[in-house]
Amino acid sequence: MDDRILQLKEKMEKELSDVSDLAEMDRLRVAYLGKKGSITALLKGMKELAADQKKAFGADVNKLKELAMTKIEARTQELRKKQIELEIAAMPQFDISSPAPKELGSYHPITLVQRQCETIFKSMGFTVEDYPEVVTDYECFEAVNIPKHHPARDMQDTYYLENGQLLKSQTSAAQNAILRKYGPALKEKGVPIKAIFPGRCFRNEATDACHENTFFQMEGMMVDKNISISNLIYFMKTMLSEVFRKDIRVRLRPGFFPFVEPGFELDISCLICGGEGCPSCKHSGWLELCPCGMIHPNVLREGGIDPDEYTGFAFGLGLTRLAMMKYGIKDIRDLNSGSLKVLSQFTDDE
Ligand code: FA5
Repeated sequence: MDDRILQLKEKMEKELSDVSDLAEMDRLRVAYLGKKGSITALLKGMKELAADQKKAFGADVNKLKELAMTKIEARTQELRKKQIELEIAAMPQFDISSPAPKELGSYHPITLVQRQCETIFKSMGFTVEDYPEVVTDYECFEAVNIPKHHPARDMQDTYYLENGQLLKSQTSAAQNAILRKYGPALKEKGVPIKAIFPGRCFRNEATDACHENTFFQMEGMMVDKNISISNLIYFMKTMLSEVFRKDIRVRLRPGFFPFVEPGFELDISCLICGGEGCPSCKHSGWLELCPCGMIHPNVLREGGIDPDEYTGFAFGLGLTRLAMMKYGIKDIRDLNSGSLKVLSQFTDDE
């Protein structure tokens, strides 16, 4: 082998074994194999050689070139691996066998009561439905017998989008969709409509200890032949006794909602003050919790159901207020506060 090739090979092997980082490695690759690299220069210099030397010289330089490519690639891989190992070593270390920290997160009190109500109603054959927070004027008002310019709209000012849609002010916005979804099974197979639909509601109103601009309701509906107020009262009583698991005082009084007839206000004796009167119940001793009533014929008709054949009840449980009463939370604003000091103290009692 020509001396020049041998010397270059030894030099290259030494440099490759000494190189310690990828940037230097790249420099070596160019120095040997680049357009102006040493091996390329040897190949270019062949034209100066005598014809009988060219073949052997050329073969040896090509062997050196192949060796250079293989060694450079192998060394590059080694250096990459080393670099990754260094990066991993520099990362914070986790001991996957160490026990979980004691401070686990907790469920929000509204989530707790919502899940509890869902379990109760599911056990009584109700399905749980989800519904969007952004709805149309038709869904929120017109479909539930509140035409444009009806005074009942004044009680439920909400937030409007530029495209005319709005943030739903009541879970009743889903009533029409539920009637249309389950109406066919009711009419064709006689399967009663039994659904609850929890959801976040929004109202453009001043806040105080028992009013928020963002709160949760849980709507419920049952429609079948011969559904009466007795059915409504039975389900309301069962729900409240399961949620509170103690005797609580409730009162039913007439209430007006355009989508029910007759309509009721179901109030619960304030559990914060024991009915004495406090800011949480606006000093009345009672808290409006779950308005309800028999579904208005116009609402059934709008949902594609014949009111002469079927009747039903609907209720709109104030989930946020239920959480306040159940967990003794005096001010509704604490529930949206994001304060872990307040929110992390409640647990599922089931
Ligand atoms: C309604 O929203 C009716 N859609 C309920 C209904 C459904 C009636 C089906 C009949 C049949 P109301 O505006 O009263 O009604 O609200 C229902 C419940 O939501 C109230 O009793 C209260 O518990 C809760 N609620 C209403 N506004 C607020 C608020 N700003 N902050 C917290 N809770 C509220």
